[in-house]
Order: sequence, then C-alpha cells, then structure tokens
Amino acid sequence: MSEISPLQKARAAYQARLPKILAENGPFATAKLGAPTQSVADQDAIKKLFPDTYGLPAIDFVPGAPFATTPIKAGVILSGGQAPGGHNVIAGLYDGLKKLNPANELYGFKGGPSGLIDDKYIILTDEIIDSYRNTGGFDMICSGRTKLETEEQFEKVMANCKAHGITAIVIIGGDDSNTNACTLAQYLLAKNSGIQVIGCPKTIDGDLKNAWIEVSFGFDTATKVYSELVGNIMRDANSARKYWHFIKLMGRSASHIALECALETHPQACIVSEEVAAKKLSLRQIVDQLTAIVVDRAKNSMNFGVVLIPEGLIEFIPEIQTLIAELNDLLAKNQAEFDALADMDAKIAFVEARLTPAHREAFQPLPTAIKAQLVGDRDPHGNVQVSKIETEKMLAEMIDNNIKALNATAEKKIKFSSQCHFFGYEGRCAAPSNFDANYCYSLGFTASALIGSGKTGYMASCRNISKPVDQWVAGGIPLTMMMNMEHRHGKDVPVIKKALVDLSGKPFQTLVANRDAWAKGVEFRYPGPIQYFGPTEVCDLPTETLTLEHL
Ligand code: FBP
Repeated sequence: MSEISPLQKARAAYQARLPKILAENGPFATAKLGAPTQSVADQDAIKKLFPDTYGLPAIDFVPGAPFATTPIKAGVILSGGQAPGGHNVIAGLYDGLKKLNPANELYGFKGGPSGLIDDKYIILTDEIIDSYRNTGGFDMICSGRTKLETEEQFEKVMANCKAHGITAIVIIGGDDSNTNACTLAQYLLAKNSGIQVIGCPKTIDGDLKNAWIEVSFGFDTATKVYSELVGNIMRDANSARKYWHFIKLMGRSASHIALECALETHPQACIVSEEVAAKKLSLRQIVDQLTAIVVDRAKNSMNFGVVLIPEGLIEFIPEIQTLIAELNDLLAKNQAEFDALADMDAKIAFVEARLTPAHREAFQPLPTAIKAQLVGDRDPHGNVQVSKIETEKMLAEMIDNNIKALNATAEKKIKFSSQCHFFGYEGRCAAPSNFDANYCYSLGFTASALIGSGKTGYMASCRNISKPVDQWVAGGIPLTMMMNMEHRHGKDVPVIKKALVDLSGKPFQTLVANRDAWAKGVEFRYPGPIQYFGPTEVCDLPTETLTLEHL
C-alpha cells in the first residue's frame, strides 16, 4: 500500500451521508412498488426479449421495520472507464449488506466483467473497505471493458456464483454495462438461478441519465477537476494575452462534460457535438465560425482565448462521419495492399486515390497528422479510434491556415498562436467530491436494500439530488424501462438509451444565451479546486448542469 497523504487521511474520516429514508431505516426500508412500467421505446420488441423482467414497477423506499435474513453472499464488479466514487459505491453496498446481516459477505470480482467470468475475486473485509473510503480510482478491485453478453459467459457467471453460493451480483457501469446487466438479469431469472442482478449508474461522460436517473456518478467530480484546470488556463491566457488554448475534454460521444465546463468557466467558445449534428455543420463551417471569433477579438487586440471541444466531435460532423465509414470499408477491403505500403505518405495517397469524390474533398484539406490518424490503427471491430484523433490540433491548425490566408492580403496582421490540451484521464480517478462521495455511497447502500428486498433487474437510483442529501429519494428503476432498440454493427439490438445533450434543455440554452458575450469579453469564471472541507455552499454544490436541469 502506498503512503497515505494528509488529505487522504483526513478524507478517510469523512462520513458519507445517506438519504433520510436510508439513514433512518437502513437497508430495511420497505420497497414500495409503483405502477407497472414500459420501456422508453420499442415496447413490443423489448417485452419479447425480456419477458420476465419487462414491466416491473419502479420502487421508492419508504419506512420499514428490521426483518431477519439468512446470511447471503453477493458479488460486485466495476465495469468500463474509471469514475470518481466507485469505491464508495462498494463501501455503501458493503455497509448495507453487513447491516442486513453481519454474516453477509461481499465478493469483489477483479478487473471488471472478466473477473466474474473467470472467477478472479477477493472477499472484501472491513480493513479493505476502510482503506478505500472516499478515495478516487477503481484500484480496490480494478475495472475492465470485457463485454458480458454471450450465453457462454452467462453460464460461466452462473456456475461461478453457484460454486460460491453467491445470490446477488451488483454491476457498476455505464449504459453498455447496464444493458448487459439487464440481459443477465433476464437470463438468470429465466434459468431460475436464484441470483439477483442490480445495476449502478457510472460514467464521467454523464450520458447515462433519464427521467429516473438524474446523473451518473463521477460526472460531478470529473467536471469539477476539468473546470479547475480550464479556469487556470483561462487565467494564464488572460495574463499572458498571447495564446489561444484549444482544450479537448473527454466524453466519447455526448458533450455533457464540455458543456458543464463551459457553464462553469465561460470560455470564448464551446463546441457542442449535438448542435453540430443538428445543424449539419461542416468542418469548414465550424472552423470559419471559430476563425470569426479570433478575428473579432483581434480587432480589440485580444489575441487570446479558450475554446472547449468535446472528445466525440469528429463523429458528429456529417461529412467526417460518412468519410470515416467509407475509410473503414476501404481499409477492410484493401488491408493487405495498404499494410504493405512503406510509409504514411504512401498510405495517405493510396486512400486519397480511392475515396469517392465527396469524401476526397472532405479528406484533402485535413492536416496531415489528422489524415494519418484517420487511416491509422483500427480497433478490434475495424473502426477508427476516434478518441485518438487530435481534434484540438486539427481545429487550431485549420484556423491558423485561415488566419494566414487573411494576413496575406490584410494591412493589419492578426496574431494567432495556439496551445492544445486534452483533459480526460486527469479527472477520472480524482478523490470524489462531497456530492459524489455521498451519491456513490447512497447508490451502493440502495443496492443493498434492493438485494435485501429480493429484487432483480433494477438499477439503484437516488433522485432529487440537486437538493441536500437528506431530501434525496432512494429507490430502484427497472433496467428494462430504460431500453430501446438500436441498429448496431448491422443488427437491431436492445440497449439502454444514451442521453445526448438536449438542445432544448436549460444547460445548452444557457450556453446559447451567453456565448456571444463570452466570445467577446473576459467574463471568465475561475471555479478553483474541489473543496472537501469548509462551508457547505462551497463544498456541496452540484454541477451547473444538474442545477439547471432541476430548477
Ligand atoms: P465509460 O463510458 O466506460 O464510463 O468510459 C468513458 C470514458 O472515460 C470516455 O470519456 C473516454 O472516451 C473513454 O472512457 C476512454 O476509454 P479508455 O479508458 O479505454 O481509454
């Protein structure tokens, strides 16, 4: 174990708070059943695929009296990308299970879903749990991206659980992992295995949310870390007054992180991929719009500023989206010939010669480094690894070219010098904010209450979370309720609906209402670092997004 820092030591003593109902009733709160539910779309198809878990009622916990339970064993996995607060979910689950019956045991399966399939685990103890309370990271049991989706895997999971006597599994993950949790719950129920499955909503991307899950955990802390960094860069920009900073922010698909950071810091520009797609903006239009902001500020000798870029942007630009699809096909069909080419210049020329005219037109003006990334390594499914494409550098270089073209004929030259950044891994394992520490602990504890009341196929949920913790509502949402059918890899499959930025929602509309003023001025806002100790109005603030969404 590494040496503990003074902050970590003080933070270990932080007592995560629970919604009043759980604080007063523990995991013995009664599961009050609501009306039967429907999936968000494609009801007939989803019902057919999930005959035993479809239509379950949503659950709110209400006061209840302690009841005797026989000892149970439960298993837990962390699935997908790290998100601050994962350890507290496990701590809340552990504490809740021990309250249900001190003889209960919790198995932590290691390395994500593969641990559950390959039976790699540790039995969690007071000592292990206590040493990870309120810490960031997933290192207690680690995570992984193995997809838990085949019948063979489900059989292995069932066999492993039966061998240990495990009767409940908690899957802490994003939309894909919880989709798999939903399928596993159905499978284990249909097999009469007696094994419950409960999901917990995790992802810094913030795209696992809906009417019942107000936010996924980790979004609060990660965006606070990024906002601090963005704010620091703004202050540097405003002090040196010589650089434009292009900052790419994580979020594989949705732009919630970039939008939240913009609301926190008030940059000169923030691209929202969902708006790009809705308005069908071309890359040229995006570059020209940003160039116009640079030129406008230059008129007031403000040759500096900050632009926020969501990681997933490239896939939302219509002509690049279809270009990527054509590149994927082209490379798959000509793999051997392409691989035999000596260098990147030859590879780029090979591709350019074979693209359809419209896509050649989209490909040719891209900076060489971006062309190389687009024709570079594919993932195991043969797709471009979009997160590795340096969109921030691409935009900076294309704006630079625009400015050079303008300067060629202009009397008064515009100064443009850029710095590029990518913030992602910096925030995923941060020590959870008070919000995430409480939210995660409450989600884990809620999962224990769902297990105690014998439920399966549910996601642990805490609602009303823009309010103080004691007003939070704890319950369970049927996983089938969040599902719809989507066309993926050539097939219609049931998946939890991903939440992209709602362009009519208050967070985006707040950006729209302010962005022209932010583009012109220095109305920067410096959020500073997360505060763990101090006045509640500083330490316990939810995100701007959550606050605006629940005004
Ligand atoms: P999850 O959806 O699994 O929570 O992961 C999200 C994320 O952090 C994205 O923001 C990012 O694009 C991706 O993971 C990076 O993945 P990896 O950790 O495999 O590099």
